[in-house]
Amino acid sequence: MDERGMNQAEVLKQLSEKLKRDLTYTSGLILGSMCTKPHPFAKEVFQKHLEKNLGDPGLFQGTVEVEREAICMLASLMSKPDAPGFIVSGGSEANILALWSARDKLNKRQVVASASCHASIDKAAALLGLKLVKAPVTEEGEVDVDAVRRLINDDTAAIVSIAGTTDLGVIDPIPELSELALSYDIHLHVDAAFGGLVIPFLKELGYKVPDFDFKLQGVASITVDPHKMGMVPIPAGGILFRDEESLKPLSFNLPYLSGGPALQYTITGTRPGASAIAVWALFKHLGREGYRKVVARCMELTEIIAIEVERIPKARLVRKPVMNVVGITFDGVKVEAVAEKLRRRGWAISTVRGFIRIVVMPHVKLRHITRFMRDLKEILREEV
Ligand code: 0PR
Repeated sequence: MDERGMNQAEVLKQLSEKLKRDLTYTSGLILGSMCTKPHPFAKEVFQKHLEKNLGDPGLFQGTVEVEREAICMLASLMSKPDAPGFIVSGGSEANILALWSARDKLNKRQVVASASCHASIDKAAALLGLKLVKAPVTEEGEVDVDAVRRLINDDTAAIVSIAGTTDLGVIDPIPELSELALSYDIHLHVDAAFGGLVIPFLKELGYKVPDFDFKLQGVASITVDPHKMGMVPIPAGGILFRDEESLKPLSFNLPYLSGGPALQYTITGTRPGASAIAVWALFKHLGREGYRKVVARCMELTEIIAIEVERIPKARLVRKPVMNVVGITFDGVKVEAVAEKLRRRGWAISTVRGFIRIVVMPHVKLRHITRFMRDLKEILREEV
């Protein structure tokens, strides 16, 4: 830090120079991210409430109430309006909280997860001293339920299933896993960080998607992140539990807080109230109808990509998209070579296990897809 401060105009000038290197969602070049440009209304509300701290709830009782209502709206989307939960820093924190609760409720140390689980499950296991075993996925990307069953042992605390995998947006057979969890009396966590704000609307739009939420009696906790398909500014993750009992292992008393003694249940102490407020505001503003429209549009564009890919001789879909995530693979051409050329043309795409992953987020428009498909075709022609 310099001894003397700089005037604000100069600071802003230097900052904008440095940040020029960042990509923007509006450029349409970001095709491999599960985040998006925040909805302008959520952004406006968020900016107004930066001082709110849910870490000292007694000082911000209004914000506490708003968080409770935001959680209730999220929980009703997950078929259980009274499910307790919190707006947290993201899916990683939510997943850690779920496994922490499962470990201490059952006093067991093993977790069986789908091989396609997000890295945050590996992080959670490492942090919590859990033995993580992974069940393979089928060719379609869903966890193999028989393999999960075989991996369960006397020390199993939880099964982690995914509703909207990071790589392909696939939904595990959660109804069957729910039965399994009930029969072994273990915790079933559903990581719907991405899919949780897609699947309920897909259902309403008439897509055939399996049940994944608290409707299934074996589901004990759900991660669902408003800062992904919810279009709320980062950070806004969500964790929900079936019952209050699950919160007990997470409960820590902070007797000295200036707003009065309070229990904290999240990993972070100081916690942005603005996040919970922005979730509340955007859910109220858009309603189910608004989110349904967003999901419908993302799916229209996803289907356009799917049709276009199938028309390219050397390209094919890894599988029929379940939600707005598309995996593209190539015959006789190395995926890394294609990805490299796409990146050189400015596209920010991910490569996973031999395919390119496109996430059709709300910032992706038809013109971006048209340009991307044209580039992809050109690159594949060059690769002959
Ligand atoms: N669970 C699932 C199924 C996820 O896909 C993710 C993140 C998480 C948990 C963890 O969520 P947080 O990152 O909020 O802690 N999935 C994205 C991914 O790994 C995260 C992301 C988002 C990465 C935007 C890059 C990006 O540009 O692809």
